[in-house]
Amino acid sequence: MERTLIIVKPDAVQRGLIGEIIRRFENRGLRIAGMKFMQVSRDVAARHYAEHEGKGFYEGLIDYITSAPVVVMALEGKDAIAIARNTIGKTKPIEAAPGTIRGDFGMEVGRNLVHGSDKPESAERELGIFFDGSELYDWTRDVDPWIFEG
Ligand code: DAT
Ligand code: MG
Repeated sequence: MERTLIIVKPDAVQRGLIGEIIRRFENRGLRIAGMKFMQVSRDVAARHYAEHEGKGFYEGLIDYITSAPVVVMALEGKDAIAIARNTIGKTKPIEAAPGTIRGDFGMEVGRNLVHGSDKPESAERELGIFFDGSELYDWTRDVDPWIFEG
């Protein structure tokens, strides 16, 4: 089992897409291990997006992610990181396939609706920024044997 950090970004919250986006991850089979509604501070945003510091889009990215509340989630499952990334779609909505979240709802890279961790080390680092261990739950769903082979 793997865990990934998902952020339903400010544009998605403002557009009333929280339920739609969570539904897509739930339908896929990912299990929620933690979830909260919050506004990201500039300090937390800088830690989360540290790899992008110095890039041309960095300041706009920090302004965007801190501009209004978000929903942060820890989702889990076998290959959860890659599964969530392909449910989200490519970074630039113009390149994102229809059927993905960005491909169905996005127009611009700076308003691309959702974040998902890109690899196990990122997931571990990002989950540590947004969640205390006590906020993440180990549990099983009755349907898990019908979603996970074993
Ligand atoms: P992703 O969110 O798909 O993991 P990333 O980690 O490369 O993409 O970049 C983080 C965010 O930064 C991305 O969701 C939107 C923004 N971003 C990335 N590349 C950009 C660019 N070329 N122009 C503007 N914003 C960009
Ligand atoms: Mg990324």
